[in-house]
Amino acid sequence: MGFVQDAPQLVHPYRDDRLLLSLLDRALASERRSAIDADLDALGDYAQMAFHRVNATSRRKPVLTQWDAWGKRVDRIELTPAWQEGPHMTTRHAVLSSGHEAHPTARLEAFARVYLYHPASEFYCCPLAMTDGAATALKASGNQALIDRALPHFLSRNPSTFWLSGQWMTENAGGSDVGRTETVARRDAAGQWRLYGRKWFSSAVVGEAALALARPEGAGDGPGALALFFVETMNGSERKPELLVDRLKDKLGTHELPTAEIHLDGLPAWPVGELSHGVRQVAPMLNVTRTWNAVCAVASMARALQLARDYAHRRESFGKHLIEQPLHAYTLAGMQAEFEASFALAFEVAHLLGRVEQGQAAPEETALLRLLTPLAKLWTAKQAIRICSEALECFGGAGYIEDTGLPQLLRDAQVYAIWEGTTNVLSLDSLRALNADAVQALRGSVASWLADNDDMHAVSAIQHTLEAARQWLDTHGSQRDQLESGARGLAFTLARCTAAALLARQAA
Ligand code: MFK
Ligand code: FAD
Repeated sequence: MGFVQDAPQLVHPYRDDRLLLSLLDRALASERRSAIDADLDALGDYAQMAFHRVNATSRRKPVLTQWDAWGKRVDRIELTPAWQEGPHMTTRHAVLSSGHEAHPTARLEAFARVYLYHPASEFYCCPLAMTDGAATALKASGNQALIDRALPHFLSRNPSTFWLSGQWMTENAGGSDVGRTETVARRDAAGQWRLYGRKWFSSAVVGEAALALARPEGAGDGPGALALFFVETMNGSERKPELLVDRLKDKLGTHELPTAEIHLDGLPAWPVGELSHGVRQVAPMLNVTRTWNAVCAVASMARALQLARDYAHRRESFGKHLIEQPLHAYTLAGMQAEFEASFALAFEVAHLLGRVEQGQAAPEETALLRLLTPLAKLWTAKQAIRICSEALECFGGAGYIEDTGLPQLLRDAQVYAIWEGTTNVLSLDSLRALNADAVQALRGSVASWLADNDDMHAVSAIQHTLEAARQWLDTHGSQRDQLESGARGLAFTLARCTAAALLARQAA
């Protein structure tokens, strides 16, 4: 046999991640730092084990069986190994529940766990994110009966009592424009609300609960008339007969994630709050899942880059290792800089979220969080697609070959920009958030992050760009069409400037 190329190897995702370690050392008090060390180490070990297992596992997609041998409707879904391990791993290491502890770094610590777990989770992080979002939305609703009913399950640290929650919003008529929801909520003779309709994408179809948007019968058209409902999906170990799984989606990526089309045929439901303004009530869920999206997008970039870097030390071309070829090294360095900027922005949002939730934040930080959440989601999603695509190219032809496991990185990355609000929808959401307080908060924060940095060229480039964005807003703020058509450019500019300023703070 002739030459055989070494495969890329994964370093320890926690112990060898300089960026994560330095963030945690900087942001956490030493007792918090040591309190989470064992969980992070174990999640890193798990990610390494999963990396080695992946090519040995033959089944990569869940399987739906709708009928049993005797003709009974069962809608049973068989899951991949990582999904079967999901409840155990995540409750044992508090991946979700730690974010709800009562201290200001709780969210940051939880998202460090998410960052390590996600690449091994086969997108089990998707329903985990929605469960975290559901817990957050229920808390915000103040509905004590539902809080008492659901939160002990959503935040459980015991796999046998843990529940996953779905987020049932998207319908055929509209995913961005949920105001077109056709699902109807109707009261039965006993006064129980029941849902009737079709939800077109349900990614937590194996979950035990969901928050669902529906239109109470007789309410008017449009988004304001929608209500938010809590539903449970199981009768003991059997799925409730009023919930039918029509089909699993055949998707470009996220293959292990069972995303289903479902029918609701009188599924019992409980209003989360008032019987209108459901979008307003679900918003805390959206903002949490969008933060998960940003952190998971960053985790995908970290994985792709780490493998590309490792490979550059193993692959020779024109008499040198790739890492010794100046242009290849320069290409990797550029990708690393883009990744570190995304990392800084995503974790700044995680940090702010924790401070705001624990009542530790100044009012301007609340406005800043509201603005940075859509910006971080939309920008890290696009960066993940770009970095994963570039990383595949770093492997040459091998990056295009399925059983290297590499193409999956790119297929999976594409989803970050679509679900939880597309790039355009989030650009428009950032306009919603861009009030005077937020502008003031962003300018103030950027100035303070840049204060100690003596790279005057970088500092003035960021300040100049932010000022140009402010002037553009002043000029176009009153012309809705122009404002909307420029929203995407504005959102990318603000995201890049914020991330660059955060990097400058780190470098100072
Ligand atoms: C591995 C990573 C895991 C990540 C999890 C992935 C899971 C994927 C599952 C999904 O994809 S679930 C479906 C996600 N769907 C969306 O994200 C919907 C995208 N569309 C939007 O976000 C639209 O902008 C929106 C539906 C919100 C538009 O609805 P409306 O009702 O036409 O908008 P409107 O009237 O502007 O907003 C209604 C209220 O909500 C307003 O408050 P008020 O009633 O008090 O005026 C808004 O300010 C408020 N609002 C909207 N978005 C908000 C928000 N408040 C806070 N934060 C937000 N983000
Ligand atoms: P559309 O809303 O039809 O958008 C089409 C295009 O139009 C997009 O490019 C969009 O950016 C653009 N657009 C729309 N409105 C505007 C505007 N006003 N201005 C400018 N551009 C605009 N949903 C759930 O509810 N629960 C789930 O569990 C779930 N899981 C999912 C899992 C996967 C793998 C995927 C791919 C999707 C999932 N979704 C889920 C659905 C997802 O949230 C929607 O697909 C997404 O919100 C977009 O909605 P849509 O598909 O209807 O696209």
